[in-house]
Amino acid sequence: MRKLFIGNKNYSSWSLRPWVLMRALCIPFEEVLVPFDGVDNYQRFKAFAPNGRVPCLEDDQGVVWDSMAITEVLAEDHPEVWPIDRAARRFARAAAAEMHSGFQSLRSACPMICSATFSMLAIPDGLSRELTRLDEIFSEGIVQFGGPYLAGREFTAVDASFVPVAIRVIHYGLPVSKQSRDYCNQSLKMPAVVEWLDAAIQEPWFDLEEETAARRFANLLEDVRPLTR
Ligand SMILES: N[C@@H](CCC(=O)N[C@@H](CS)C(=O)NCC(=O)O)C(=O)O
Repeated sequence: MRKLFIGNKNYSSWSLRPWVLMRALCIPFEEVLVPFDGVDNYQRFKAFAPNGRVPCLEDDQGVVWDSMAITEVLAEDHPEVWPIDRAARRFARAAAAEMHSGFQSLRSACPMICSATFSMLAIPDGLSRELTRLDEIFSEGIVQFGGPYLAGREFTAVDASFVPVAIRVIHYGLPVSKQSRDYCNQSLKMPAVVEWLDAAIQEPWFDLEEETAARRFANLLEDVRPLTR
């Protein structure tokens, strides 16, 4: 049985991607959650991941680190990880890679906090540009391949890679097109995503660094974690 090492569900956006992908595609795995503990987790994570980060996949052939590499390794046994149609697959790969290597402003201005909603005080220039680019990607995928997912009728790795973005768009009320907002709301209603979010809000951990970063450009509206009530 594959093992997927992940961080806290409330904060770990990189862990979410392969977890939701496997859950949504019914690829069996055992979850191993190793919570963040302070600012430097390198040594503890190094015990299972060569790069000292999560997520990390372990199977009978060894370990694979980095969410994108995990996706590709899963695709070897499960071709449905990527769209069957060649043009859709090209688009899905490019969009997922752009997400993986870009959107730095979105990541730093709006850290993923599953349990909390915010109201933006300002939209930094870099973020504004990235939201415009997000609208372009979502529109191109949905229009070209007919929806409801980004590369056609099936949920694939490109959708999984944008789930943490969808959470940020909705939880921070970010200004995007109606089409993008509808797509993000649809992502948040997927059973695999609901399962992740439900578990996230039950977690007892409070990550001061992420929580402080979230309040740089936004006011907290609500945090539904039992620990903050
Ligand atoms: N590019 C990597 C990023 C992995 C990453 O940065 N993971 C974060 C958690 S979401 C981490 O492990 N950080 C280590 C730490 O916080 O100490 C991937 O796609 O897997």
